[in-house]
Amino acid sequence: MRMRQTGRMRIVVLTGAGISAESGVPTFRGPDGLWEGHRIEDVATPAGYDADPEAVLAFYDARRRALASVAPNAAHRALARLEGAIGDELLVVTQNVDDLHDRAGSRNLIHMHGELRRARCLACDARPEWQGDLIDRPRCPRCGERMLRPDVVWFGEMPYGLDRIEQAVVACDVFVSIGTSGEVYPAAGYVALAAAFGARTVELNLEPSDPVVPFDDARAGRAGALVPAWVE
Ligand code: BV8
Repeated sequence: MRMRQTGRMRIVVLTGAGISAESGVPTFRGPDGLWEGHRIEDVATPAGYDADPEAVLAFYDARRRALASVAPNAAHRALARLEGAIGDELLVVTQNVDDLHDRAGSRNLIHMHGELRRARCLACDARPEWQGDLIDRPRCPRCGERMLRPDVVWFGEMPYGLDRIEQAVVACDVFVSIGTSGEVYPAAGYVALAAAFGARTVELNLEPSDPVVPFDDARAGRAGALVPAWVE
């Protein structure tokens, strides 16, 4: 494994819905992965929103409200502890739109698919933090227009932070994938990018995913047990 002269290790951790499963947040492609009989790919899209904005706003309002009844689990807390120990040598990239990494204390954190706790104004592009519902068409705090949508990246939309993520993946010594089925791109391609640039790759997942390139170290189990053990 490549180590910098300082001997310190740069780590990129990619997380998906599986890291929040033990907190009670449903995953996407498990048995609870359907939304009113629709696949997430069919409704979490601009077309889905244009076709039925009220239904999509209600879907995200319900998921935002549900955040009040869930809490970070041992996996989120272990990653926050790791950041406390190694600082900016660790970057957490999450596909999740929940706020559990944030509430556990992670700060070197990129929500590449956006956040339930943020809205986006279609009139002025502001991205205000948002706690309440959007179904009632509240006014944008910056421009006053009633054109707020969830600040969540839908299929076909550009994820956030891609340049910063790719720079970190290319430069890291260890790439760890936690709780993701590896079906959504560009996130699913990061393991191949990390491996191509010499990083050691690790998967901590309930069951092995089917990555484009095999992980150097694939451990099967619950994130709540595997992640604290790996961090220690
Ligand atoms: C883009 C927000 C470019 C919404 C989400 C290349 C090839 C093929 C397709 C594409 C490609 N490039 C782009 C695409 C299209 C598309 C895509 O990837 N489609 C897939 C379906 C094939 N990608 C995009 O559209 C992306 N945009 O690439 O833009 C571009 C370029 C130019 C101009 C414009 C655009 C945007 C994708 C983002 C979509 N938004 N989320 C919302 O959340 O409501 S994706 C959604 O899936 C969530 O973010 C979720 O996190 C993500 C991935 O799912 P997972 O997190 O992996 O969850 P899943 O349920 O699948 O798996 C859970 C895993 O956990 C399982 O493995 C399970 O075993 C494990 N597990 C369960 N319990 C536990 C556990 N593990 C440990 N412990 C446990 N207890």
